[in-house]
Amino acid sequence: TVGEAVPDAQRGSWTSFLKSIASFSGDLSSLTAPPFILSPVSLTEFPAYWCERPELFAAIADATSDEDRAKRVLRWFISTLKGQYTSRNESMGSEKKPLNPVLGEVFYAYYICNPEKGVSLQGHSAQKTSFSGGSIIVKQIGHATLTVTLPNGEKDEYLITLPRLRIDGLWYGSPYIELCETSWIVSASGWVSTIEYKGKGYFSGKSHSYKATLTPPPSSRGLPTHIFEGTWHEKSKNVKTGELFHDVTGPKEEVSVKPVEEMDEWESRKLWGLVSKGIREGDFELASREKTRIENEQRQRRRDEVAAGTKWELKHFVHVDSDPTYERYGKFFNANPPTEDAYVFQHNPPLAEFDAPATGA
Ligand code: HCR
Repeated sequence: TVGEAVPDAQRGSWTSFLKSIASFSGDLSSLTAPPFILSPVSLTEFPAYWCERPELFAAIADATSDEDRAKRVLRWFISTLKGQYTSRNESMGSEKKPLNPVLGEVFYAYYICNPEKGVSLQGHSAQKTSFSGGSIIVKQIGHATLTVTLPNGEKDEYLITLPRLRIDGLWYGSPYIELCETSWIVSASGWVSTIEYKGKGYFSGKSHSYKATLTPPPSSRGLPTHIFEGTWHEKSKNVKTGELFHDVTGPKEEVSVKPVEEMDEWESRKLWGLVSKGIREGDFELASREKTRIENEQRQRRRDEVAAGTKWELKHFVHVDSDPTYERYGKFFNANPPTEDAYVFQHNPPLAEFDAPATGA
């Protein structure tokens, strides 16, 4: 039945929400959703999921060859997927609608960098949503670049593309994510990981299945040297040897941030403090009043911008229209589009004073 998991009093608004997403394409954030599906966390916090497997991130530096390094980058990437795409189901019972970031909002957490090991990561992601066959389809726009400084001082670089996702379970009111299609990790040394995502009924008949092949540089005309298969939210193994490749069934490291009282007014948890409190404590009047206030201020800032003919200045990043790294490695997987924009972190203030850069709107 429709809305099995929806509280009785919210069934009507859940049905209206489903009708509005079915006839809508674009930014889902503008749609009003019933309280039971609201998350108290801002989307600005989401990049923190990339930091939850620091030991695998650091281990990239200990590789013994280009192939081994490509394998370690793949292992770390696959290990971040569980947190990124299933953790709300674990902590809140289903996928939820995150708070929609506002202009000026920042979230300071870990810097995605291990200076001692010489491994760092930078990237951005935006989403384009549409509705098809009862599911929300989310195309991620953006990519990440991982850089490793080798013992000889040279740099190795990896372009990481982001998977498409489908939000299923909407009919019942218990949304969850399934990753779909293919994403790639391409290294400067020419090794390419091609990751195919499937849900129930494909490779293993299980949800969250994936299969990844690691292929040598085109100059060595190689066939894949490794094939890994399994479920990205649990474990996977090397198909040829049976050896365990990744295992995320154990605990992960959660990002820690300073106490809210010490944050400035633009930091996510401070900015959304009362909205989050309202959602967490079931005081939806408080949540809605505060949300309306923040959104009205946001609209005013947009109007001021238009009136002054100015463009919003990013605090920590510089926007570039086309990213040379993406263009350089995109040819290895026939990237479509052939170029993407990027946001270059300005290291302001510098790392020594501030080892926690921002993700922000
Ligand atoms: C699609 C989504 C917003 C975007 C979220 C992204 C893609 C953001 C970048 C992260 O690195 C990974 C990530 C994980 C989330 O799974 C994904 C969100 C899931 C739901 C949310 C929609 C905008 C909300 C839809 C409303 C539904 C749940 C009713």
